[in-house]
Amino acid sequence: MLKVLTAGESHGRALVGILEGMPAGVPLVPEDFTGLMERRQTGYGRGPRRLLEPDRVEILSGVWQGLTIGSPIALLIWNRDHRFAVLEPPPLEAEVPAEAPLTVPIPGHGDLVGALKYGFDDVRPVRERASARETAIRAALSVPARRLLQELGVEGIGFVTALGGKAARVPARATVASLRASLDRQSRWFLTPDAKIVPAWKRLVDQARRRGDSLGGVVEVWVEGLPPGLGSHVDPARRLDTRIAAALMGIQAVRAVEIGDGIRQSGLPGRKALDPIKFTTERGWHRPSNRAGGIEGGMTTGERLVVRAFMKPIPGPCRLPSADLRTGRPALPAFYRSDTSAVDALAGVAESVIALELASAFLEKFGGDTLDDLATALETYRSRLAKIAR
Ligand code: EPS
Repeated sequence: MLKVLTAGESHGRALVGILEGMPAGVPLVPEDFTGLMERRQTGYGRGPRRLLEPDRVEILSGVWQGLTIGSPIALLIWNRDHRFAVLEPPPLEAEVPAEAPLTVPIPGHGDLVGALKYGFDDVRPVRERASARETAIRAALSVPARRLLQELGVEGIGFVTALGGKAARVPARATVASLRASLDRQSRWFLTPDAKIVPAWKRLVDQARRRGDSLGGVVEVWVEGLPPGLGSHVDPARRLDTRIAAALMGIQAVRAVEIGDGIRQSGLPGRKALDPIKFTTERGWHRPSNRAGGIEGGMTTGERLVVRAFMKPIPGPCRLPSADLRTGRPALPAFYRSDTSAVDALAGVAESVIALELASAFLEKFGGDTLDDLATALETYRSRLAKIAR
């Protein structure tokens, strides 16, 4: 089982993260982080902050000569734009100008409840930690997990399927590989396989930005190469769908999660909503359709994993009516630099938290102190499954 812990405020000195539970022998070099870190920062509708932050990941521990060593992996990303000088030593603190208190909570944000709960009359400490800037280090922590999955033949991809209520078309016969190729070709503005939707989405973002508004959307993550049986039906906490849903809901601004055609399934009769089972010598046990999105009984079926995460519009730019914490009088939140849409970033972050859950599920089922031990146990299991019904 993997344990993940992050710390850091959006404008604090740095973001740090620890990943515990990785086996030894997983290849990991600093370059493995670059593509994901860049992808998480791009996307049409992001604010200027991304131009300030190179998001270069430093590996502090747990890796030796390009391989994990089984001990906790500690990662660090320095914040260039750091103004939240909480615990800085005096000389540095003196150089950082004091920020005016933020006493008007942003509606739709954690500001008000966090300030009430933790006893602040300045919402800054809440806003700083609630910020989705934290996803930079969470995504970074997924990189060792992604490398482990790659070594086991598992590949995933996250992409945007709706923005501001306007849905993209996903090719019916797409695979992770074909989606990756099409996203690589057209990833300049949005991570979507539907090039035709891009001008309309850009227009929506431009209009929202001009009127001081923001947009939410939907991302989808597909993962292929999973064996049947990750997760378990025996206990609610061991169900893989429980864990995937919790991991996705744990991303800032995500308000709902769907597995496979879950929402549609709820409105269909069972004969149309469920997947038949088939056995052939070429494919073994499988399902010709995949309405379940690759999970039944809280376990992977071996079909493609398909999950969706739904993001609300970012509260920052909207400046809805609020009230001052000191007086209770009506007030508008102060202008606060923000993204107009971060749905594109969500694609990479959703992919990351799912990679962490899947790697964790592999380790739980197959154990192993080294990648080789894990791969051998997986091979043995696959041969056992191949014998069934032969
Ligand atoms: C965020 C607000 C913006 C985003 C930030 C998340 O930052 P700032 O207030 O500094 O302009 O750009 O996201 C990132 C910096 C990032 O790397 O993802 C928020 O309030 O959640």
